[in-house]
Amino acid sequence: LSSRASTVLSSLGISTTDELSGVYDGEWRGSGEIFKSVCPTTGETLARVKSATPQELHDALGRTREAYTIFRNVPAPRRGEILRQIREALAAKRNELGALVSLEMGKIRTEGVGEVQEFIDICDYAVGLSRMMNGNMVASERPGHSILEVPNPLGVVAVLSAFNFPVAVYGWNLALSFAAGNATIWKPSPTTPLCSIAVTNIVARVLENNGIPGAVAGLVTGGKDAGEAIVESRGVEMVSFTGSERVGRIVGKNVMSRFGKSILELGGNNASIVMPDADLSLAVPSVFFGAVGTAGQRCTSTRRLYLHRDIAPQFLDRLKKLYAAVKPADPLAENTLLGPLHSKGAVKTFTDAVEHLKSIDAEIVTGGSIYNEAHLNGGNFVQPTISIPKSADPTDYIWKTETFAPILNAAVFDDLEQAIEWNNAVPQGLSSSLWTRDMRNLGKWIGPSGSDTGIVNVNVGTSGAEIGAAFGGNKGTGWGRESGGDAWKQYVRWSSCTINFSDNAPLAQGVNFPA
Ligand code: UN1
Repeated sequence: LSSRASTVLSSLGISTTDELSGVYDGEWRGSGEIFKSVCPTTGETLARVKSATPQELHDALGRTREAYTIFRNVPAPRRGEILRQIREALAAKRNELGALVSLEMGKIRTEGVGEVQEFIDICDYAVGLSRMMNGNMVASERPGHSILEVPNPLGVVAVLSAFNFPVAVYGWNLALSFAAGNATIWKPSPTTPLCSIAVTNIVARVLENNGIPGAVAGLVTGGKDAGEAIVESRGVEMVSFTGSERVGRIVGKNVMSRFGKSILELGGNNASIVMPDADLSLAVPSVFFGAVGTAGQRCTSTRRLYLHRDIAPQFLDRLKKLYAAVKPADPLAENTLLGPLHSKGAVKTFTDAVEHLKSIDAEIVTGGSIYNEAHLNGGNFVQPTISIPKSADPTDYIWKTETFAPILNAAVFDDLEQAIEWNNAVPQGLSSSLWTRDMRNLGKWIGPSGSDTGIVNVNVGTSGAEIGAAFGGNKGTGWGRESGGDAWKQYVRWSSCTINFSDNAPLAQGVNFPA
């Protein structure tokens, strides 16, 4: 193992010689298929992880349910106090965990640390929430009656997370689910097992110190079969899935077929629209971060750029200068802005998309190739790319498809209505940004005839949402919300309780039914 990798792993107490156990349900285990964690920067194998056998998965689900029946009776503020301790334990390892994200996923170090920060932030949020998950008192039409709306814990929540946010997405779900009194079982992406093992280690230690069964925050490393078994399990009340539209469609249907609940956070195809009155000194660097940050591997990455005709040439010139200055390098190194793609498969997706752009005679403004420099050998590095397809027709393949790579397609528009129409015409609906100083544009953009995405920004890029707001999308992006806002309300079961404290038993709607 390179010293670069072993420094990161040993800072988190991860053994670099043995095969690692990838299952935790109160005990660490795993005797199933081996999953390799491969560094996207160097191509070296970081570790070998033993996944769950079908029986181990079955047992882990059982232990999670058992743990839930204990945990649901722990008062919510006490659960909040445990979350506060989890927050402290994460903060103590913030930089180390951030470096592990960078090592295993490939995003740059500050973004890796930022992701751990998101987990810390949502813990803070959920600590507060643990004293504020209020129900309602509803006015009854009957004398001597009260109606309460009562939130209770939901049960077992499965978190199926993606490689691109191997820590934060779990964090959002764990924190809300935990505050709500549920037990979670986490199946991470099979390509980022080390992040999930490191996080689970930290969480499990806190649970142990508090006498809470470890299976309240279980972990099962596994592939497609494990995912399917979880999705089909009647013992899982809610599945929170992050991943592709294709898989999300299957997950959604299968969970629905047993009347389970789901949160689906699927593809994004996010546009930035730049008006002629926009402050370009804000817009240009923000679009740059949105498109090139995380090497284009966020669901919220900017993939479409709509420029008003009056500023288009100037905007592209300024953007090209920023692109020209980007140098691919080790994401762990200070000052790196561009790390590798996560996998060889992603590189293929990138080159296929570029081939397609060429086949439709799109202008490749910059980029378009993979990097072949000797010092990058073994890494999945590709050039951030800007293209101008001949047609801006949003129903064309290139506009309506999410390509998980740093490719930004640009088009020129003449009025805001046209740009909003393009923005809304794709199947996905996660995030979008308008750049303007004119409040008439702003009003239109956030109103009924405006953007149809779940995240609608003004003078803020498409990526980099804070945890305080609900996170999620519409249409092909899926269903449900994570993080802030009202998202917690999905993690509880609601009961409407009508209570009669009178000496009569009147019926609703004045119905007469003499006995
Ligand atoms: C994702 O890409 O799945 O808004 C999550 C952002 C981050 C989360 C992205 N806070 O870009």
